[in-house]
Amino acid sequence: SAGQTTTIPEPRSLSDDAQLREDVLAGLSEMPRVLSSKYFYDKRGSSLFDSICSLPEYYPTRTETEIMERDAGAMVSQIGEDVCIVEYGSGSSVKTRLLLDQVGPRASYVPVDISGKHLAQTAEELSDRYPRMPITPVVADFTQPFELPGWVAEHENVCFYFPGSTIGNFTPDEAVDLLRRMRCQGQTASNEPSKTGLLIGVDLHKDTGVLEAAYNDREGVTAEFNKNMLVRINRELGADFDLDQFGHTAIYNEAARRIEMRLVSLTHQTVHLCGRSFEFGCGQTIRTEYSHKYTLDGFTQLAETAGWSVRQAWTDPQSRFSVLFFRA
Ligand code: AVJ
Repeated sequence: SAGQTTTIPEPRSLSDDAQLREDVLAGLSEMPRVLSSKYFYDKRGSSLFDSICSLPEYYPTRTETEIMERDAGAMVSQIGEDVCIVEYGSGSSVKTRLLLDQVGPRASYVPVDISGKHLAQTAEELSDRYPRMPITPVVADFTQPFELPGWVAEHENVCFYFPGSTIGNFTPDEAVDLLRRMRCQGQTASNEPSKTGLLIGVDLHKDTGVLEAAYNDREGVTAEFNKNMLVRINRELGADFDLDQFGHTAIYNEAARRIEMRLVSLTHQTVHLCGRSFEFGCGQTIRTEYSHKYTLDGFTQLAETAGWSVRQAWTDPQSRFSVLFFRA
């Protein structure tokens, strides 16, 4: 098999465990309590997320895939054929295949993901499917600075691919910051500003009923995905969260235009971890995720604040989801 890839490990100041412990202790000490959505994606969480993507209520993945199936060719005309595609939060790289099917023979692919095992497995599968394409996975938390391979500059273009509306997990201020750092990373890696592109998937503001159904599926997969955060903390930090005593909520905050996902304590209880105790009143919550929704104009403005200029936007017939292309 052609499945030969070398994963570039993430250089870090703190070990993964120490970082998780620090973030979890800090988040549980805040009021209201909060845990970062980036910690959903352990092995089980990544596979639960893959299951969410095929739920009937969860329209974003299906809709974005339809857009990619229809328009990936037009997207590549904008991006350029001789390109290094750098994907932030690549997961299973399902939508990416639709893009990689269209790029030229000189293209290469750099998937970046926080979940090392998932990334290595996906990279193997991709190098079987695209045996001549250089594929260099990078294990990194893209919210922190990380290095791109030096040969990126040899391509005519570098294009960041940021699908799935992952950008929605950030508040608008954080999103501007992330997109600005991404633009700088592209300019540094390519040695030339005009070579840098951004292809990004953004979920659109819509009817509350449709949105809330997407995050409260009937099968309870999203609830399990949410609660898996506690399973992970129990396992990796030796905590004693009682999984039967926490429930799942997801509501659309229309004013802030975001889904707010929380774990809610179903009783008065005390949870222990790392030698500390955390008391939960009945109904007290831990926020685990924001998923911001945008209008096309609103998102274009946000990206322009981060120094990007819009070139083209694609949407589905019902305007549920959008894929936008920007240049630095
Ligand atoms: C991967 C962040 C885009 O916000 O819709 C799915 C994650 N959370 N169901 C989203 C998620 C609950 C998803 N993103």
